[in-house]
Amino acid sequence: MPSSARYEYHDLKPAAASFLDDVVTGLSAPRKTLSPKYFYDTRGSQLFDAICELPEYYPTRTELAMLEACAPEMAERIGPKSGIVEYGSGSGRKTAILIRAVRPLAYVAIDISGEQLRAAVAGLAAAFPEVHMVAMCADYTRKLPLQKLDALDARSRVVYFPGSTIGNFTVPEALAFLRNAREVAGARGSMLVGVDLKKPPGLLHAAYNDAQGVTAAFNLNVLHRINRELHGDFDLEAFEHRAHYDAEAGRIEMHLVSTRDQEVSVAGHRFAFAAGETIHTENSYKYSVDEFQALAREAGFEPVHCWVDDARLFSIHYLTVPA
Ligand code: AVI
Repeated sequence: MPSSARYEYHDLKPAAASFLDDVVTGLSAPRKTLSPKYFYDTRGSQLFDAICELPEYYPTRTELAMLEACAPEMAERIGPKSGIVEYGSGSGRKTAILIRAVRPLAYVAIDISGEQLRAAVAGLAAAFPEVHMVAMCADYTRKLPLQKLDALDARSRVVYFPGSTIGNFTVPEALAFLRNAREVAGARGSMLVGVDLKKPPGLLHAAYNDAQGVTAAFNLNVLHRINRELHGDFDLEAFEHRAHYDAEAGRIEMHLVSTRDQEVSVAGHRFAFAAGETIHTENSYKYSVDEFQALAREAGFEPVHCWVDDARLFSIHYLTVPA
């Protein structure tokens, strides 16, 4: 376990073979799919950061403003001597606001993208030298070695999951994820989770079909990544970005549409595409406050408080583990 003077680093990253296995399984299905977790290579993470700055993409700036306003109240609810466990490391901006208010004993960031994780935790370690900082390179949708968290010596743990990334899971996946988060939070623990709200479809459509085409580049980047890392031969000119809101399912669906009949090879596996056939690359579920609280209850949490911005675009839920 390599570690530096300012933060611990644990490498629990799954083997690269699982990327190839997932791509082959996803592209062999009758309705082709790729997991959104593969968007986030270095270029994909940069494109996502650019999405967060887009005028049409309201979630990031809304959540940031809510945090600025509500972090002291969040800190009061969390209490002293806590340990924050964050799923995903992002740019660190939201985390810095939370750490400044909560003043935890320890902070653990868990992310699959090692490079971004190290950059974010190094920045936070420099800003908050008094906080015990840990970076864990791991897939947080899998079980984590809890004994590493027990060593933190915090009075209580709060699992922090901002950004509405929970919306990228199907509802059963979100439920399983919340159950796992409840275990990670442990006795006296809690969770702070950002959740995008249901809203008029026009606003959602604009947010996922931005005028500058950054979301399209983000979506197409997963094919670049397959070409580069798995010896694929996707012709990026022959696929198009598509995102639409399915009101019945309550989710944005992102797809890559094949613009012609074609065959693609990945590490020796061949896949046929008909013109108009799609690869489903992402769901982004939107929840009402009541819907999300019901899900949290089903996962064994007690929904204690929910902050919502004035325009009712975004919500941040505070959930506790019942005694
Ligand atoms: C990371 N996640 C919450 C984003 C979302 O809005 O579902 C990913 C994204 N996809 C397209 N734009 C942003």
